[in-house]
Amino acid sequence: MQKLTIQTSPIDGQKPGTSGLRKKTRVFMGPHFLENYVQSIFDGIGGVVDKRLVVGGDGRYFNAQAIQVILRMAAANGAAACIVGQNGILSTPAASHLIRLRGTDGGLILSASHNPGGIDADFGLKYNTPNGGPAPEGVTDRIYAATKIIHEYRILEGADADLGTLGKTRMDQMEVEVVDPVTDYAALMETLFDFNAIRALFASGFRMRFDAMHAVTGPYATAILEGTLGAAKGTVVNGTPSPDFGGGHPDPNPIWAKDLMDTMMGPDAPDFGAASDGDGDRNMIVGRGIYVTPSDSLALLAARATAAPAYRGGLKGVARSMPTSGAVDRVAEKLGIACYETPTGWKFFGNLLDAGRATLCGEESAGTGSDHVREKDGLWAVLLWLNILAQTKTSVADLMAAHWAEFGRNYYSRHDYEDVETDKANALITALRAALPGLPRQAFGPLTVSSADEFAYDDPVDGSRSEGQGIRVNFTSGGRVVFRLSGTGTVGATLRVYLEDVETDPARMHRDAQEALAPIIAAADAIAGIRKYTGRTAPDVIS
Ligand code: G16
Repeated sequence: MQKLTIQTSPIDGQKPGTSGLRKKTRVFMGPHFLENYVQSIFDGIGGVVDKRLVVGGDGRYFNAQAIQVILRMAAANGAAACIVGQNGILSTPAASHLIRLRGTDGGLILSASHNPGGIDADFGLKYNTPNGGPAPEGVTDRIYAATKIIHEYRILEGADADLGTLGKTRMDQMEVEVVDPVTDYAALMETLFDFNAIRALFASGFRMRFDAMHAVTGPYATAILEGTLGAAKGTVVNGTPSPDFGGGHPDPNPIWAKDLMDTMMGPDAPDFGAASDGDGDRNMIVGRGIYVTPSDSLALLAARATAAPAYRGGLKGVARSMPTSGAVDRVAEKLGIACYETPTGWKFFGNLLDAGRATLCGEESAGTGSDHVREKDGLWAVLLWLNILAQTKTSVADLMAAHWAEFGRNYYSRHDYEDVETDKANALITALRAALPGLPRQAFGPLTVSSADEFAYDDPVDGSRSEGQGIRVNFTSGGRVVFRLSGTGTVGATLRVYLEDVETDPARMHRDAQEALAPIIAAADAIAGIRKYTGRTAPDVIS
């Protein structure tokens, strides 16, 4: 096999976002685009000579071809070995686990997560460090710097690796080990949870529906829920992964997982419903007749984590992204443990988990996880919920009602304005930033601003500082609104508006969230001029 050195030049737009580089699939398929980025990852991490990497993805369109390019480039760059999921498949949490289990020098994960797949949809690629977590900003900055000066990449000429057969082969000097994507992950889950209790729950007639959304979690959920835990056949629906996720949008929220919502809100609903996203790191939790917001789910899991053997000794601390509701803060306060507030992006939890400061982490964007891996983990969250339900022998609705009665309820909603012209979105944020000093004490309807600032994070472990992480406006009532631009979109800009209000009166804890948040929604528009800047009269997605 011949090693080729191909001349190239920098390609614009290769700056990693919230979680790696996400682009339209056709952009990734363009001349040298993937190769430039892969070489820049290798250059940005100091080369891959003699290194071992995990490689896998969510199986979306272009996954299979891109993996072959990555393997040929790893071999030509002198890597010692690549451990690859069979047929190129690994869920994001399974990849994180494999990196840690095998002690590799990190891994490359091919995914655009919850974004749709297909030749006219989205593709993505990210590098995870040896701790199994998404590369922190210091590393992605070096990768980005490499994309701007790249002038050549190295690639092997030759046949594709056989990724369908388990076992070891060679690609020139590099070993290619094909592993079953589910086995190691499933074994890890068994060490964390009380599988006997969950088995007994299912044996007692407990019914569940897990919507894998035609994405990567299907095989994992089928093996664990139906195979090991004895859930009825057919518990997992849409369980066969497809390159375009069955033409759907693999984002587990009430809009895109509408079928599941309808089932859970309908007559004869199962006891428990859940869904996961394209690459298996997000989750949605829904009980019979009740949707649980990701922020509430994090709080509930933190309050009751000791149901699971892995957390029986208690939590070291918890962490949430800044726009996530403060529901978990009050749980942490009661438990007497630390609660960290980080910028959006799972990569910011890595140091806290590595340093043993936090055990559980979560985000409003349907992500929850723990120190068992360094990614959020959809199926893990579902299993922890099942473990809690098995222990408490109560319903999701009753669990949430008891939780709110004890801790108060944070009404919460996110409004997304998608595909806004980038200039207009930037103008809105610039104007908002400029208005910040004058906001305190201003009244908006019944609300008065108590404080307003732009979030910056000082990492307590490595001392690094991340600025410009979202604009937050707090009201004297205890409510707040946060504005930020998404870092995962592939067209235009997405304005995210996070709305939250705290309710401690039990008589007012069971209202519709949009109704409860109406004054804050009105204030958000008045403060940021959303209609004025975007021309939009309503959000595209309300979750
Ligand atoms: C990624 C990140 C998350 C983040 C989410 C949304 O999730 O890992 O930490 O909360 O994007 O980010 P943004 O608001 O910038 O779009 P995923 O599931 O897409 O990998």
